Amino acid sequence: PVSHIESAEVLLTSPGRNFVTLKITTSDGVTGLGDATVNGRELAVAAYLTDHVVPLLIGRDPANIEDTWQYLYRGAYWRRGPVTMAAIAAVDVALWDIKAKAAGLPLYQLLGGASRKGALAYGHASGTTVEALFDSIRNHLELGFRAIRIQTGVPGLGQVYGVAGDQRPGQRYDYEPARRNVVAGRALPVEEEWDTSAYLRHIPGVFEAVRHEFGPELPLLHDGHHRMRPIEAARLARDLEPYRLFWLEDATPGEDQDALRLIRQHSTTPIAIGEVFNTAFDYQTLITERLIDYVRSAVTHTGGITHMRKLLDFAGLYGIRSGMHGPTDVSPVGMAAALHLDLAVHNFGIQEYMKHSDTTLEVFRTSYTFTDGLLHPGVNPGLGVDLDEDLAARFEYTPAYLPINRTLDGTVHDW
Ligand code: GCO
Ligand code: MG
Repeated sequence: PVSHIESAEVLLTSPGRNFVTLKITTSDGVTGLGDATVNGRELAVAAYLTDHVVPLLIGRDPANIEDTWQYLYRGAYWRRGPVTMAAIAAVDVALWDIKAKAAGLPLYQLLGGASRKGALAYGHASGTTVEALFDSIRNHLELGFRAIRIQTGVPGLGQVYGVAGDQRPGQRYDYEPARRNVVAGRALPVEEEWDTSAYLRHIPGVFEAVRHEFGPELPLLHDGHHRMRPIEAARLARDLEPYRLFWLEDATPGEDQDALRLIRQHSTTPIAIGEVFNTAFDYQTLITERLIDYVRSAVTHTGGITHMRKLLDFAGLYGIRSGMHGPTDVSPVGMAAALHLDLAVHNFGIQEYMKHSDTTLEVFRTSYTFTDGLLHPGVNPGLGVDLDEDLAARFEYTPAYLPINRTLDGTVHDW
């Protein structure tokens, strides 16, 4: 008799930040893990899984991953969206974990095997001032990074998203994407102020200073966090051309695919977008019209390995490469899934790497490694991640959100 899915459990844990994990167990006693974390909306995915997905999984053959994917995607009638696609992703990744464990192979072997020695990773250097940014870049170089994203404070503005606080050499010092502003016992999002004109005046000079200090070779990236209007983004992309960016990310709001055309018409700065997308359909125009250079989706938010693989193969036909999202709100399970795919696909570009806190890594025991700037998923069977459930249970879910962004006159702005 073939094995079947015996149970599926949704586990919430907050070892420093919130994570939603799906654990599937088969009748043969094999377990698989999937990440379902949607930053700031965690409980919606947990409920979607517990109430609407887990009951459908029990008794199914864990081996039929494609069929289960289609059953959950087409069968729901209400397709797409971050909550649905993260839930499907968690099931999909857990089933791939099970299949690879049953085969006794690291997952990348089932995806075609290794296409490279490791996945080039980029880290996040930042500073409230250019001097602090330089220290942060030096620190990243010492940690072994060979590609670096740079973000800075903007003169006249307070806290700017993506910029970490004070840092000590050799320490993990990435910014935390979710925070809490406790007002009368309720956790609300933190609010930050924003001024696109001030930002646009400041950033080209930052890149000039960095290139002057660190030379022409270091791959540099920058994230616009969806905050510019198309014409502003086109101007920034053009202003940054002399500094030869690896990419300019999320220049404009993600839902407006046509905005990317305007940027393209004005600049040769490579463009990345997609961390808020959740299916290949969000990229249809961007890929077929070659309006972007890198696909930013995460396995966790884009239907899992099954759908990400199709998306990346589609992008590859147009010479577009991967640049998977890898912030700390993608759990170590989601990160491991990304690394197996990074190693296997031909059109790999780069992998974002924001190391998780020590507490997170005690709860999720990973086998991936970071050596000489390259990430490798490790060779343990499956994804190579174990969850310490007893320890996980000690860290209770605590609401936290991404900040809200307002312009100086108080208007809610794009993120
Ligand atoms: C990135 C990001 C993150 C996201 C966060 C959303 O490029 O890593 O933009 O900082 O904002 O992961 O939850
Ligand atoms: Mg980003």
